Amino acid sequence: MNVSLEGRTYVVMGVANKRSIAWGIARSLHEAGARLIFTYAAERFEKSVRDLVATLEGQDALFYECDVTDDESIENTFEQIQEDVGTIHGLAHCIAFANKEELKGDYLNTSRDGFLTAHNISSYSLTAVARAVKPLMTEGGGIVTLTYLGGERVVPNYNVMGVAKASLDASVKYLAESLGSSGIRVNAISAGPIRTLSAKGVGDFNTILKDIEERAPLRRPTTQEEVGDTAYFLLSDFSRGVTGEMIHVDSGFHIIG
Ligand code: NDP
Ligand code: KAL
Repeated sequence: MNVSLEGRTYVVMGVANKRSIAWGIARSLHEAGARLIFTYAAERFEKSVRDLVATLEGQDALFYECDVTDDESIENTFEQIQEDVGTIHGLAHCIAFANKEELKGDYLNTSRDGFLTAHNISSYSLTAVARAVKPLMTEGGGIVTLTYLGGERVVPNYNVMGVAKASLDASVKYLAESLGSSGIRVNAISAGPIRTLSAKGVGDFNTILKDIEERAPLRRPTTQEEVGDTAYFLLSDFSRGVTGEMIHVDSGFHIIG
């Protein structure tokens, strides 16, 4: 069994800045020796991602623009990656979006457009990306996505994103079945609250964090590094028997009633 990721290449989707969970995953994979490929949503984010990656010593990374709402963008990205590097050993999907105005108040008021946007970007994108990366994963490997407790229970203000995460969680199981015979495992990490750009300005984040510090078994908030190292586990041979699984990396908060 090889738990070093030397000689392996992983795609990381969803680095916006140094606080992104995707960045925590990238750092863990880099430390394990992996070569990294980054995708960003639009050209205007390219420089910030490149500047961050330049801080990873000895990392010979590649960068591609990929808007997951656009099938052509997904196809072009993975065709280009195949041309440039050939085989891929895994992928981290760290992407979600819902309209800000629907992440507060009563879920009952969710619009059709808002519902479809949240599901398109936050859930369907995993299926579309998994289909596009499959031909590049000729040696098998792992796909990891990020989810949140609000897909399993009602969490105030998470609203339509909770419904989209429930759909994402179900997709992980169906994709695990679809891809298992190709040696590709599909798993989710349910992360505890981490203050990222997405989390900014939505809900009362301070109150949520205080509750974690008081009631979660580990009495401390989740870190990017904890999620990064669990993604490393799920993308390495250590987890070779694990697929269709959701691992909570949330200081144990999900077991508290
Ligand atoms: P970030 O804001 O750092 O990352 C969100 C990413 O989604 C951004 O990089 C953004 O790209 C990308 N994105 C949005 N729309 C698109 C699109 N159309 N195409 C491609 N990329 C897109 O936040 P997080 O790190 O917090 O979020 C990463 C994942 O973690 C999400 O799935 C989130 O739901 C999940 N999560 C987060 C938790 C938290 O507390 N922070 C807890 C549990 C789960 P760009 O900036 O280029 O637009
Ligand atoms: C209960 C919690 C409090 C917050 C409520 C909802 C959070 C939803 C997450 C969702 C991904 C946020 C957005 O889509 C924000 C978006 O409307 C505006 N922001 C942006 O467009 C920025 C610039 C870009 C980078 O963001 C994206 N996403 O593209 C949930 C907390 C406790 C845990 C969290 C934050 C979970 C989660 O899923 O992120």
